[in-house]
Amino acid sequence: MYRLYSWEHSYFSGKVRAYLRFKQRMGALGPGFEDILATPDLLAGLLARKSGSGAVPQLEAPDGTWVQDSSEILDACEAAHPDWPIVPDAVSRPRQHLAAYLIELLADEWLVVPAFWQRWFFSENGREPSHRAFNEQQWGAFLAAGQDGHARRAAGAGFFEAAFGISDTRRHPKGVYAGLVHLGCDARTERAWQASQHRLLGLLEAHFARHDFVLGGRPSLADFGLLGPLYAHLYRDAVAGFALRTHFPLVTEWVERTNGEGALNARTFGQKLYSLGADGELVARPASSDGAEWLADDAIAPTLEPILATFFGEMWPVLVRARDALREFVAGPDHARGGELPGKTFFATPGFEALQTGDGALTHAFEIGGIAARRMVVPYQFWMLGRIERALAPSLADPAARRSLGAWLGGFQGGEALFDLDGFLEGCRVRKEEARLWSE
Ligand SMILES: N[C@@H](CCC(=O)N[C@@H](CS)C(=O)NCC(=O)O)C(=O)O
Repeated sequence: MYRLYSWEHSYFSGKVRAYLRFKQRMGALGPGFEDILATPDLLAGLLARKSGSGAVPQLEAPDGTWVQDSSEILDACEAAHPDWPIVPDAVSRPRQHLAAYLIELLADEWLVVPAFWQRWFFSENGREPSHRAFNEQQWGAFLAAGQDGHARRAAGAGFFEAAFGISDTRRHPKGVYAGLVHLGCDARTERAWQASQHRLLGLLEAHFARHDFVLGGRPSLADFGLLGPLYAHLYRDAVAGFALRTHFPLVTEWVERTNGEGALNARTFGQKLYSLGADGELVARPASSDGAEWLADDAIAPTLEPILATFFGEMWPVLVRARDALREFVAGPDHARGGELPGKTFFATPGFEALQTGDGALTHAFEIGGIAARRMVVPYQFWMLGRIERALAPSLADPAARRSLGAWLGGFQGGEALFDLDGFLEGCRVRKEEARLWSE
């Protein structure tokens, strides 16, 4: 069997777990998988030894191959188990194919900020409402797995104080709280990040009123990507979870449908609905919208267009600024070509703090909701763009697919840049080896 090492409360674990469940449910994951709680013992004694990183999720294949990183896990499983693919074909469905990758990038590396903020803002001292107790319990569940409930909660609480200085975090951000500042989310900008997230949830609510999944009636990479922010942080965490259920009930239903557990009402993919036939017998029909298929003719639903416009309007300008800073750094005197780059998404990478904080060379100006601020460069995003460039190559090499993409991308501000990712990434290409990143 595959072994997934994960936590229930982890952003990227939610993405991978739902994907593996989908493949398994469709009978397309070979020997299936076991979901293993990545306790501190396993993190230090196994994961870190195998991949050089204690980050979750990580996947061990039946042949002993080890994969770290949610996108690489999905790519590796798709290559080994091509039935029920999660990415539409690059040549016959070029728009849906690209949309899936762009939504994954938005979900992994942009929505991470407001989702991360929700968890930790509502865990600070004196917040009302607060999900501090729930958060302590869910962290304690992996820190002190197997101990009694009170001991687990105490383990979570002790860790929050020791690692994140949670009692004094507005004055001295540490750990996850420092990470939010590194990502450009602080007292000045946090409301703007939250407003951006609410806008996007409103767009998703309108979309899921018509379609069960992002690309129609069948899940794709876009759905599993979006489940990163939406499962652990915005659905499970108590304060955000209450808001999601009360203000965005259709998004809530989609979370349950995509996560594929406890989803009878939400109609997991593959589930059937039944009517009664003339003789009172059960007659089955697919339960998913759109005939349980991605939309025909490579259509992008009109309700999905504004979500992609959010990618181009909010995230793309930040990627352009980050690209400029990374390119300058890689060409400058403080970096030798081929040298290591910071690898973390949630906070400045240990050893690179001076570069990724304050006015360091790996920081850049950006705007959120019209507020000017600063944030760190995340080189991993350029590895993701390189992966998109490789995925796009067959579309761009096919004249009809290229024309179709051109007509569609031209409608987005900055969209034409996707035609020349080679130029965009020049001087800031990133290579990934296990969990570490290097300039090319
Ligand atoms: N880009 C990676 C990120 C993995 C990641 O950041 N995992 C978080 C939990 S969701 C973690 O383990 N952070 C602790 C660390 O990086 O040391 C992916 O897609 O899997």
